[in-house]
Amino acid sequence: MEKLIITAAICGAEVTKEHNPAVPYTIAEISREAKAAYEAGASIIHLHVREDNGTPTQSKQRFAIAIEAIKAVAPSVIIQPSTGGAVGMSDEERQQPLTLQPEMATLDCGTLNFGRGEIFTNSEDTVTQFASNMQRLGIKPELEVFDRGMIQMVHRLQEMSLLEGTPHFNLVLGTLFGMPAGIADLLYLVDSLPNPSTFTTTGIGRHAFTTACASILMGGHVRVGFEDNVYLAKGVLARSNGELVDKVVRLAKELGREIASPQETRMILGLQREQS
Ligand code: KMH
Ligand code: ZN
Repeated sequence: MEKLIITAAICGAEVTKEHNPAVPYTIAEISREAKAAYEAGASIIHLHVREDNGTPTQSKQRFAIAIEAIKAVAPSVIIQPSTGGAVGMSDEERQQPLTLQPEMATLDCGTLNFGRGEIFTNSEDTVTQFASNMQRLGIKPELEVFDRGMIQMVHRLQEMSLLEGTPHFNLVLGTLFGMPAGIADLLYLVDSLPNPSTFTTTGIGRHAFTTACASILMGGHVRVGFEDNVYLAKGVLARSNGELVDKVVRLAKELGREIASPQETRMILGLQREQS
């Protein structure tokens, strides 16, 4: 089977130090967490940034500083900024990191109820505009799918010739009002993907490692990190993102999957661009 790509979502926008004191806010903390995840085996860092007090921001300057700091400690790692940002941000605000022309960025493929009255809004116009800007800037989108209908949005993007190469998905399972995290749910989503596709999976909260195992067995890839889950096991807080990645590495080895390096990840995902 293909080598396993591990993505570490080290920071997120909603998770706080109250959930786990190791959640990074400052640039030094973000760089510490990226280093730990990279050294444990992550080849992609999915990146949100915060002000020092933890407030989520999509500031281009803050991303630039964070990316530089991460490159200093994990020189070959692929950095994938979020264009999801935090609930309530404008489309312009969310797209700021694209102007830094990262190799990849997330592209959220539909609207989702997050609970507590929060709605993560991604209209058809928003999704197509983000896709078009990523195409123009040569950025590979990771297509974030929280429910089955969002794959229909990807078909629309393909019809509009807004995607280059093999589409790469992140199938997010176990959000409050999105796709549940049963094995049958994952099978259904994978079965519904365009052919060819590549996919990684994210299991939210207690679903992190069961989803990871299912994805490893199915030939998919895995995302873990504080953005999605702060526990190493039931009732045990992870001390770092590195511990979460390390657990995926152990599971993968037991299940017979080798871990992809950043360079191997670039080959698998067709990230062609020369590195600076
Ligand atoms: N924080 C969520 C509102 C992404 O990174 O693209 C959106 C999110 C998805 O985290
Ligand atoms: Zn994110």
